Order: sequence, then C-alpha cells, then structure tokens
Amino acid sequence: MADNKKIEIFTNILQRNDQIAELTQMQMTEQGLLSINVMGAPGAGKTSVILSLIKEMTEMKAYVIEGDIESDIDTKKLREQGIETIQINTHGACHLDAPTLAAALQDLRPLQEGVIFIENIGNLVCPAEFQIGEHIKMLVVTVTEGSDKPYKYPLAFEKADIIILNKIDLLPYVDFDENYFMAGVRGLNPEVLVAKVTAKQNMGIKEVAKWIENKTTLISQELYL
Ligand SMILES: Nc1nc2c(ncn2[C@@H]2O[C@H](COP(=O)(O)OP(=O)(O)O)[C@@H](O)[C@H]2O)c(=O)[nH]1
Ligand SMILES: [Mg+2]
Repeated sequence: MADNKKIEIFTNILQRNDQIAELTQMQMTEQGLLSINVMGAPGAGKTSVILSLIKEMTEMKAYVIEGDIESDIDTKKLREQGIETIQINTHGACHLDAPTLAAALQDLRPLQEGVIFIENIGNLVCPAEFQIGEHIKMLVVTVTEGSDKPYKYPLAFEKADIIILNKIDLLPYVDFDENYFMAGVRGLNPEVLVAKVTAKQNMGIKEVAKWIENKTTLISQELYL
C-alpha cells in the first residue's frame, strides 16, 4: 500500500513537470528561440562549450541559464563576455526541473529570436530524467571520463540529440577507447551526431554551431510545435 502511494505521487510530480515543460517549449517556439538543455558531468566542459559556441555564432542572439547547486562563478564568466545570463542555484537538487526554468525565464524577458543554452546541474543521471522545456538535449562528455560511460549511464546517451565528445586535446594522455565508446553510443542512439571537440581551442566548434543554426530554422518554421 505504502509503495503504491509513493508511485502515485511521483507520477503526479512528473506529469506536472512535463506539462510545464511542454508549455515552456511552445512559448520558446513561438518566440523563435531554440532551447538547448546542456547536460554532462561536473567539469566536462559544459560552460566552455557554450562559451565557444556563442563566440562562433556571432549572427545569433544567445542567452544562457546557468544551473549550479551553489555559486555564480560560471554566470560571472559568461557575463564578462557580454552574454545575457541568469543564474539558478538549486541548493542541493541534482537537476533542473520545468517549474524552476519557467520562473528563471521571467527574468530574461523580453526575449529575442535566437538560441538559449540551459546548463543543467553537473550530473550524468538525474538531468536526463526531467524535461525542462528544451527542444534539444546536448550531452557533453570527455575523453578523461573513460570510454565506458554510455554503458554505465545509458539514459543520458539514449536521450541526447547531440553528443559533444570534449577535451580531444587530452587523448594522448588517457586510455580512451573510441571504438568501444562509439559502439556503446550507437547501441543506444544509432543516429545521434557525435562531435569531437576541444572547446578550449575552438576545435570542432564550427560544425556544432552549423548543426544548431540548422535547428533554429526548424524553429522559425514552427516545426517543433
Ligand atoms: N584540456 C581541456 N580542458 C578543457 C576543455 N574544455 C574545458 N576544459 C577545462 O575543464 C574544466 C571544466 O570546464 P567547465 O567548462 O567549467 O566545465 P563544466 O563544469 O562542465 O561547466 C576547466 O578547467 C576548463 O578550462 C578542453 O577542450 N580541453
Ligand atoms: Mg559549468
């Protein structure tokens, strides 16, 4: 009996979350704003990838929502580069949810057409379970994390619309097995684009920026509605 109740409450919370996420996504589509949920482990390079992508996409208005358990370190870094950024601190929660994002978006209005990156809490587990209002899930992983991560954290890899394999510059120093990694990814998500990137040196960033720009044209045609 107790177990039944637990399941019911959790289902209700998820349903409410998903309803708000759907509404946020529709509002973003109407505004011509592509929303990207950036997920990955702490230190994978989420902020570095976002920063180098925004520098590359000079023609496009870009916003960032920074999710961290504590601190506004990344927000300050982005604001120093002139990027409109809002900080969310979850004070312990391991992922962002749709109501939290919807509230933070109020602080960014009015919004112009373009792209909004939402950096989720550094974690390979919980963020993949919650829709927040994104059109696209971008997963940032690194060669330093090891090639077994798709096997150990399948949901994040399964749900990703694009996977950034970051810190390629460090390949000579680690035992990353690319074939093993790719076999794991393809088993979960056969079509996903896996982009090899060194965010720190802007390597591979142009290809990802082009992919995002193509997705924004789908938004302008309201194909995500
Ligand atoms: N060697 C190397 N270091 C990187 C690269 N991208 C990010 N870093 C470093 O990794 C650390 C974490 O990066 P950050 O963007 O803050 O990761 P986040 O926690 O996922 O947002 C920082 O010291 C970055 O300078 C890369 O392509 N190569
Ligand atoms: Mg960060």
